[in-house]
Amino acid sequence: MAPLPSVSDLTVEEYVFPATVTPPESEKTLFLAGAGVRGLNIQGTFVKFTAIGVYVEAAAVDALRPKWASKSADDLETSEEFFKDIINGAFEKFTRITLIKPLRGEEYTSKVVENCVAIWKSAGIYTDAEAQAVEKLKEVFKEQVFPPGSSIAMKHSTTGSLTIAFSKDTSVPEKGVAVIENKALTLSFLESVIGKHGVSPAAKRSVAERISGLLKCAEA
Ligand code: HCC
Repeated sequence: MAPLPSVSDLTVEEYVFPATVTPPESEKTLFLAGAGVRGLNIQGTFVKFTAIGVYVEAAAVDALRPKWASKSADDLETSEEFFKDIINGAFEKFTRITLIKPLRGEEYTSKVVENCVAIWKSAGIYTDAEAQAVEKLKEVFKEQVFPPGSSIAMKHSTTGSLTIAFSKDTSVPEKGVAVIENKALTLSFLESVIGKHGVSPAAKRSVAERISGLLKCAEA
């Protein structure tokens, strides 16, 4: 197995994203690819709603090296293909979303579903399986309330299942509360965060900087 690269923690607002994490229902240790805020412009003011950290398996570094090692952080940040290679790469990924502003589960999933459905419609893939996955996602979040400082954990497995867990703080639970077996949802959730129209340009910038640094390090 590829050794874990030595990377630092990141703090977004007051929330720490540790350098490494074990996702729910996983035996693997993933490293922090990058983290940043997700905000919305509300009447001319940028309101920060969530802090999002994206983690990947160490194998991601070797997988990305051939194509991307010669590129700068700026090149990576603006490359749709680079983020596609992360989203579709054959390594485990994990996303932690920590709430800055309070949100209800329904508010959160309505944004996520809107983005995922937009991704599917533009790719021409929206079947009954995806519609069912969306219903399950809504159901899992329905009764949840997320105060500031609480977190949503999403494991994106290599087989295409999405494991969901919740915590009252920034910790990552060992156990998931639900697993949704739908590859399109598993991929598009991550795409909605760091893909072409990703909700967190700050997380994209952070991933581009950190990964470009790692790709330039001496090969392990
Ligand atoms: C997504 C879409 C949104 C978020 C995400 C992934 C997110 C949502 C924040 O992590 C939000 C902000 C204001 C609202 C509702 C949700 O972080 O009213 O695909």
